[in-house]
Amino acid sequence: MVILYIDMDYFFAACEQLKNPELKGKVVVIGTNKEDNKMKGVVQTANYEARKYGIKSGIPTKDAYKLYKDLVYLEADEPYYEKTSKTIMDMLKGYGFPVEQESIDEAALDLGDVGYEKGIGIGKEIKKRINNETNLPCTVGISFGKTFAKMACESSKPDGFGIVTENEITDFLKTKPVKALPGIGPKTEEKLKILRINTIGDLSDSDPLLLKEKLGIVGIELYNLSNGIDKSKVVEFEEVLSIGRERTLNEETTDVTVIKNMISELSKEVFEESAKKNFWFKDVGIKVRYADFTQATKSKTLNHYSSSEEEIERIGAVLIKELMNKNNKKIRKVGVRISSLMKGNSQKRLIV
Ligand code: DCP
Ligand code: CA
Repeated sequence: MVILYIDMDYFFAACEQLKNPELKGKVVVIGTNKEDNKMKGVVQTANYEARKYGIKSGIPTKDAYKLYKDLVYLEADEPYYEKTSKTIMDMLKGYGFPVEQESIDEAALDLGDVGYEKGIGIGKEIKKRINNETNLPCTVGISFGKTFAKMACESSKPDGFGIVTENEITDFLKTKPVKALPGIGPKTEEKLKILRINTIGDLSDSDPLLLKEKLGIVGIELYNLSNGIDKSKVVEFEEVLSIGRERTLNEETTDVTVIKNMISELSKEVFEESAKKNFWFKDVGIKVRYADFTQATKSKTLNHYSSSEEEIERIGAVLIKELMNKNNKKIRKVGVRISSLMKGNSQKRLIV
């Protein structure tokens, strides 16, 4: 089996540099907040010039300024990045192989049993086409499993092309730190450190039963990966339009606290499902059914994609208050739904 993994380089920042070529060579940071409120936001990505100063995804924007005071700050223009992402994903789907979109700027292609030689040819052509048709840089990884293809890609960034075959996998893995395995977050890293497991080589020499005891089933998956066994598959993504949950209350009520508690319970369930499926959302809606069987709905569209449980709950609470202020009818059923979904960033879905 040959898997291709494609990941765009410094994606949001590269899109901005395409829009405004004068940004090239400068230290560019893309953040969540508008210019006038930027010190309260976080960095979504930074170009490689900025990364030299330690600026990276997830750090507060004010810290980025401490690392490099003359940086160029831009608020994320997500509709533009989504359009670019769609162009790339459509191009990839055009090859006729199964495609799994992993995030806004990453995808895996299952080339089946074409062999490495042909796989490399297809990979190089795809890289060239992305560069020609979008003018954006990307990195391609090739291996015999999805996780290893992603790692081959990651270790060849930026603007690279990495191949790791069955014969090369042991050497490729053994000296890397455990956190190079997709799925290992800071908490797992810490647990492994206590067991004196620092490199993937250490992991492959460890006791799988001990790993299972400390990390659960994930421990076995990590043990397999560290030994060059990659069972991850390319799964084509079927379209999911929304995720919702509704529930009938124990008794009909106008009690705000009872309703709010139900909203927060449903928000948690909706969030958990979205996290499991790696979706971010832009719309949050609620529905109530009254004792007289009439119903009302209310929703809010965010100006960004979110993956926050707190955000679903907070918006749900605001919307229900608005509905309850309108009339004082008894409520018998409540629902919470998120829609306008997008595959989230895979790095954010860490196994902790
Ligand atoms: N992103 C975000 N918040 C994060 C991480 C990423 O909004 N915490 C966005 C901005 C990125 C895009 O997702 O441009 C893709 O994420 P990647 O992790 O693939 O990072 P980049 O493409 O920016 O850089 P790299 O070249 O390392 O892939
Ligand atoms: Ca990327």
